[in-house]
Amino acid sequence: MAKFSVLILIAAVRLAVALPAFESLVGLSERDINEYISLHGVAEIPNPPLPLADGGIKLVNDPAHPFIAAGPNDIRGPCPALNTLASHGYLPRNGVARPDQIVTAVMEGLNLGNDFAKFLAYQAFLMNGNPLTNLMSIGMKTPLTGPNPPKPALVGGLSQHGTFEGDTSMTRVDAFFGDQAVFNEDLFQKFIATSAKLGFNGTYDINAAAELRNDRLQDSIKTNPQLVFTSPRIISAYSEAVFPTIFFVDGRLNNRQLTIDAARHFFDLQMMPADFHRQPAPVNFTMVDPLTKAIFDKHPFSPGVNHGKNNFVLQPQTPPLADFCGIYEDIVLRVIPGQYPRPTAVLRQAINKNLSFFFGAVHAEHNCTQVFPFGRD
Ligand code: HEM
Ligand SMILES: *[C@@H]1O[C@H](CO)[C@@H](O)[C@H](O)[C@H]1NC(C)=O
Ligand SMILES: *[C@@H]1O[C@H](CO)[C@@H](O)[C@H](O)[C@H]1NC(C)=O
Ligand SMILES: *[C@@H]1O[C@H](CO)[C@@H](O)[C@H](O)[C@H]1NC(C)=O
Ligand SMILES: CC(=O)N[C@H]1CO[C@H](CO)[C@@H](O)[C@@H]1O
Repeated sequence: MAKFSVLILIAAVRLAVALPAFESLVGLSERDINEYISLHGVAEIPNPPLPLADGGIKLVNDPAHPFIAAGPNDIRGPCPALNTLASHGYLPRNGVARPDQIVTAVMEGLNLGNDFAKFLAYQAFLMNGNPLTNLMSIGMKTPLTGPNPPKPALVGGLSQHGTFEGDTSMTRVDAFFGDQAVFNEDLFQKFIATSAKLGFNGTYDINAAAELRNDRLQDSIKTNPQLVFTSPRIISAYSEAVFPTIFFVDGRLNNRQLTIDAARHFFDLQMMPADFHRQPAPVNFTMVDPLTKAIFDKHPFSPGVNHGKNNFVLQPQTPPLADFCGIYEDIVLRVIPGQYPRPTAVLRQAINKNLSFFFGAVHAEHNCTQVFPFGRD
């Protein structure tokens, strides 16, 4: 039904502004945007959701959220958590969602703290979503997110390489080698072997995470001539190594030891284990940051890019993993303007609004100074 009405919306826009079909790939011009807005208005941007009223432990694989495998038209992507939440109906099952729906889904389904949820969701939305329609794909680019703002905006969905998605993922190959969004069994076997070697009782724990994270980086340095391992990818790579030891472990155990069976459920089957309970309390930066630091300290690295295989050139002008506010500024002053160099009135308002939601999440637990790429209003 929702899918249908978006299609009608797109059809209506095409007719109204008489765009040839291919032009939607190029993006709307400023005039088209103004016409689009005078016809349809701009998507209402809801304020970010508040923290959960009841942030306690809870059965989340419950009868109200049955697993239904993704159908042929449902979009899935590089994030095992969001894929799983879509398959259980915490997110729209077709894989196209508003940022506030993502915030609510990760709070409700996995007990992410409110700030942490907003940090991830608005960061992703700014890089991969559509600020005119307030919709984002959790996987590949799709017309279901509506008419595109002008290039160089990508509106590529979470699978868009070189934005949030990047190299050295644990269970996905680097984009240089193939589909960077799809689960890869060979890499999952490496995940199992590393857990068997280093994790407590064969589980994926913090020791396995530290080793696997470094292995994946060293492997890409050796084999991927186009490896990019700089801000902002470095922060997602390190946090995503830690996340499974927290959020994929049943909240009743909550021992930071992820069994391979549970890992198989989330990463491969996009399914919560039977009877799965979320974390017993909202998890925020205060809990995740020390774990990220711990795996970094076991195998420190400096940001860099490959100039050909096995030729890792350090990028000392870019912020290192420890410089959280530097990475925040890099996202806001370099990455976002890369797609929106000079946003005009209504686009600029929408982006600014979200930039402020993003900063709100950053500021709650890190003392960063807000930066304004497009002015303050
Ligand atoms: C709240 C919004 C979230 C967004 C927008 C998001 C987005 C993403 C994206 C874009 C990637 C691909 C990065 C890459 O590997 O190249 C990713 C990977 C990943 N995400 Fe999420 N994510 C979110 C929440 C979560 C949560 C709550 C978890 C909890 C476990 C999680 C776990 C992971 C893991 C483990 C990976 C790495 C997969 C791999 O390396 O094979 N994410 N996420
Ligand atoms: C180790 O894992 C096995 C299943 O793989 C489980 O039956 C056993 O209870 C675990 N032992 C400990 C000490 O956690
Ligand atoms: C973060 O979580 C800890 C532990 O649950 C809690 O004490 C603290 O108040 C939280 N901080 C914020 C800013 O929510
Ligand atoms: C936050 O940063 C400001 C400006 O850099 C500084 O004056 C203030 O002391 C910092 N606050 C905390 C709690 O670190
Ligand atoms: C520019 C803009 O729209 N800013 C808004 C960002 O979001 C906050 C929180 O809702 C609003 O207070 C700002 O007006």
